[in-house]
Order: sequence, then structure tokens, then C-alpha cells
Amino acid sequence: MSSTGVVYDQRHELHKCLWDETFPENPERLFAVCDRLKNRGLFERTTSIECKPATEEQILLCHPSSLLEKLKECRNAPDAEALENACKQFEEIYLTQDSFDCALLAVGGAIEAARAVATGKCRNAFAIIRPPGHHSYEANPNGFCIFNNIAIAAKQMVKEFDLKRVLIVDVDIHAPQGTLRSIADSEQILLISIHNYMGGAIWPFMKETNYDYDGNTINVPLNAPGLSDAEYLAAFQHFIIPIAVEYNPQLILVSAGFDAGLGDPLGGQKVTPPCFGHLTRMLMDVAEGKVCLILEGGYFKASFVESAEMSLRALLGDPLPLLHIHQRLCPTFIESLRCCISHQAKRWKCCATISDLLQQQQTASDSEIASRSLSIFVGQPIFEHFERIIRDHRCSTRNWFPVRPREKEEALTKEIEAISANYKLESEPETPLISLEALLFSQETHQKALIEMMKNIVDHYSRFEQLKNSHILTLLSGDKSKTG
Ligand code: Q9C
Ligand code: ZN
Repeated sequence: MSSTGVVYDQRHELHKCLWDETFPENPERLFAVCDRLKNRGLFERTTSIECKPATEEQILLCHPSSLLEKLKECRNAPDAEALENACKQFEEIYLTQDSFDCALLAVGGAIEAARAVATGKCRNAFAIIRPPGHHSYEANPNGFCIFNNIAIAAKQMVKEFDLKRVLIVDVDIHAPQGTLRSIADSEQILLISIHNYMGGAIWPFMKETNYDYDGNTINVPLNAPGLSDAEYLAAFQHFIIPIAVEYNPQLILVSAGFDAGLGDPLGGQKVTPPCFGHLTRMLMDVAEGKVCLILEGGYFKASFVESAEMSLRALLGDPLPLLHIHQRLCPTFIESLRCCISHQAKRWKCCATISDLLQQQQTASDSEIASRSLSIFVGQPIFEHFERIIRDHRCSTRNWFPVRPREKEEALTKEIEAISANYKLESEPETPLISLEALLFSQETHQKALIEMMKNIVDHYSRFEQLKNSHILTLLSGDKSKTG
């Protein structure tokens, strides 16, 4: 029986921020995951997959040669200052003299892992690589991502094995605008992503990451913080997995970011580590288990290390801790999922069935307003603001992220430890089922959802000093003094 493959390469540590040690995407992330997997005796149960640098031809599947030339220059940069200045043309990217080669290795690692699964050499695999990739597209490295590892790997697999259906599932909390754009021209690839959206008031401020995007990307936009296992299970059980089954992929690549995890400083959501294991296991029921995880984000060590362990345990077929679901689903989330299901009903039978049910309910509740799906996007002014900064080469990666106070870190670490201290390993591997009833439409949910979403939009919008007096904010917050 073939085993679980793992890509891990020490050389990834050469990519680091030379001018800001507190930058969240750092080499420590990989050491920490690797240490944990070793300490728990998991590494020795896997097959090591060798990490080879990608070829330039492979990079060109998603990026122009002009980008390769530009990035290659960093090999010869005289010092850190020169590198820091060069980085100001990219959004949230740092580079060292070795970054270009590390980025080639990351793409290569994703390809090698995907190939091992596609050929059946490994049953499934986990590529533990960095820099991450899912934000990068064309000539735009951004959001800590240099090349789009997963999109290149998907295209390479299609090309190499003449695959007709490759599914990418993205669970990183940030919307994968890079993957979305990189695969838009590939009929053989489908992307499904669940990510923060907040009415468009959150990075990358793009409307195409909302539920009503049409193309080979399916989005599950989240418009509230603090979501947890119940919401993620519901999204998987009632939307993502049914579509995956209907699509019937030959291979699944997962953008495995753990920044939706509890305590993540960038994510704002609260998915527990075992839940990541359960999500992985659900995907293993599709594509005959041909699942390849490719690491993306995750910035709170106590959390992502545990999440990575649980994901690998799922791949290995180990028992997973039982999930304890007690809270009710967040109304804003229910509303998002309702919009997703209705929107996808025209293309997916599984959604049409639920959508019919929802429609009957809505007709019965005889409220015209309640039945309307709103598509909100308030991100344009913020998007343009950042576009100007990039155009003028003013992007800084120095002191960009506020460091959390130690007490806060410690309290969150304790919270994770309390969860892991209470693990009950399943004798029968089962994931709790979120009842469809909890998701069904009600006018009250709909109204609560919209009010809550507006609050979140205002909250996110207010973080931008420059936009404090903007029209949208004035309107949303109902500031009478300004609307006159
Ligand atoms: N001021 C990954 O997780 N930063 N990348 C948003 C805007 C974007 C994260 C803050 C963070 C990108 C792979
Ligand atoms: Zn992320």
C-alpha cells in the first residue's frame, strides 16, 4: 500500500525578511511544523518526496518572463537596503538574495507532491513549503507570495497527465485572487475557496471574491469574524463537498492555509486544529482520496502547528479528536451560504435541490425583501488607494504588522492547549453533521445577518485612516452630521 508523501526542504529558510524580524511569514513557521511532526513520530511514517526547483518553463505556465528577470536581479543585490527598496514595487513582499531560488523550490515542491499523488506513487501528500503562493498572479507577486505554487502545480498536472478535472480547494482565510486569476483560462481546473470578504472591505478588496462571481472559481465569502468549526463544517457538508462530488475531480490540490485558525493574528476566525483534520478527511472521500495539501498561510504558532499535525493525521488515516459543536451558526454565515447555494443552483444539481427548498420556503414566508440576495462590494476606494501605493513603489514591509502583547499570545496559547488537553479520539471516525435545518432560510436570520454585516464593514473600513471621511463610511455608520 502506498503511503503519505511529505515535501520538506531546509533551504526554504533562506527566504526571510532582513529588515523586520516580526514579519509574520517567517522561516520559523516551517521549523515549527517540522519539529512538531518529528516529535510526534509522524515524519517517520511518511515517504519523503524530494524537493526540486521548478523550471522556468513551469513558472511561465502562470507568470510572464519579465517577472522572472525582475526577481532574478535580487540574486545580485549589493545589500539589504537595496533589496528593501526593490520590494517597494510589490505589495507585501520581502526578498533576499536567495528568495528567487527559494520561490522556485516552493513551486517545485508543490509540483513534486502533486505528481506523487497523480501517479499513485503516494496515496496522498503534504507539501510543507514557503513562500506561500495563492495570492500571486501574472507579474504581481503579493501578500507574501512570489509565484503561485498551487496554480502552477495544477496546470503542470493537467499538461503532464492530460487531466480533465483538477479541483483546488482553498481554506486559507485570505481570498486567493492570485489562483482565481491564474486559472481563469483553464477549463480543466475548478477552484473553490472559503475566505474573509466582509462586504469587500477586506484585502484584497476585489469583487470577484464574492459569492456571485461567475467563472471557474466558486467563492464562499465570510462576512463576520469569530466563525468556528460549526460554520466550516456546514460550508463543507452542504456546499463544498457536494459540489466536489458532482465535479468528480481526478485530483484535489488544497491551498492549506491555517490562518482561519483560532488565535491567528491575521485571520480573525476561530477554527480549531482538529477541525482542519476533519476538513481534510472529508476531501479524502472525493477523487479516490487523491488529495495533496500545499501549505499557504498560518501565523499563530500554537495554532498552526497543531492544525498541520491534525491535517497530516487525517492523510495518514489516524483517528481524529471528536469535534464538540455547541454554538449556533452565525446568521451572517447562514446568509452567505444561502447566497452561495442560490447562485450556484444554475450550474450544480446539488445546489439546485437545496435552492428549490429555500425558494419554496421563501414563497411561503411571502416576503419579497427577505428573498433578495444582496451583493455588496465597498472595496473599490480602498483598492484604488493601495493601487496608487504600488504604482508609486511605496509599499513598505517594515513594521507593517502590530506585534501582539505577550499576555495576549499566552492566553491564546492556553486556549489551544485546553482544547488539545480535552481530545477524545474517535473509535469510529465520524464528523458531526451540521443539520440542514440550522441553515434554512428565515426572515429573522436574513435581517440579523445584514445588520451584523454592516457593522463588520464599518469596522474594517474604519481601519483606513485615509478613508475616514469617505462617503460609504458616512452612509453606513449613519453619521447624520456628515450626510446633512
Ligand atoms: N493591510 C497569506 O496568508 N495583508 N498571505 C493584508 C493589508 C495580506 C497573507 C493587510 C496578508 C496576506 C499567504
Ligand atoms: Zn492567508
